[in-house]
Amino acid sequence: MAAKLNTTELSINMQQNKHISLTKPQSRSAGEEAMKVLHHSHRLSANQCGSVVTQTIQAPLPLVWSVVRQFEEPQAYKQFVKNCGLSSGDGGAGSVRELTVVSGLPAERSIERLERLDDESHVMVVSIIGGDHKLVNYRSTTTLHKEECGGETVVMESYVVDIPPDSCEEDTCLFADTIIGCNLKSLAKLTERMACNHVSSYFPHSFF
Ligand code: A8S
Repeated sequence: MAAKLNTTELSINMQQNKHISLTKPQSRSAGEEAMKVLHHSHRLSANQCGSVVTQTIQAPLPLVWSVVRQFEEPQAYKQFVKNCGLSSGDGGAGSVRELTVVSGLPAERSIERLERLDDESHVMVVSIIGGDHKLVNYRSTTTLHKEECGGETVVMESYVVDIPPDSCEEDTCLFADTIIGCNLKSLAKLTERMACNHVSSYFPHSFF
């Protein structure tokens, strides 16, 4: 039991109907559980896979959300994005962005649509609708919630994507999980630094 209590890794339990059940039972808080049930339980077709990546950030939720919600500026924290522009819309739901990624990746560009932007519930849904990569029918859901104790923000990002015919579930999920993991770590670094600078501007002589 002690070993189980220390489990922090997310394990994906693909059940018969391929409904994702993301289990992190012992360490998941009530808030995380609620978000998972509400926004990160996706139905998968036989040729699809998906996962969820969670990142805790020591910065206030409004600050983190202000960075995440900027659909036209993913490069603010996504380090693989070289540049980005809106080809349709004004940054609200229905907008389309076209981005190019840094060299060394198996793709150069991606076309993505903002399906949902909920400033009250802090939910953002993005679909990839084109590009020269292999992420077909990719759809991601990003949610933010506050941990009950402390000023931390929990970011959860789940996705569903087709498994390419020349690949397998493990490799497809590993690829997406790695990119999302890097993105969320970079988001944490950026917003934690912003939060620190903000506090230190109020208390210029303290050690923040
Ligand atoms: C995101 C998530 C992903 C982005 C992937 C998975 C991508 O932007 C990169 C390389 C690719 O091969 C596919 O939230 C694509 O950004 C970095 C261009 C879509």
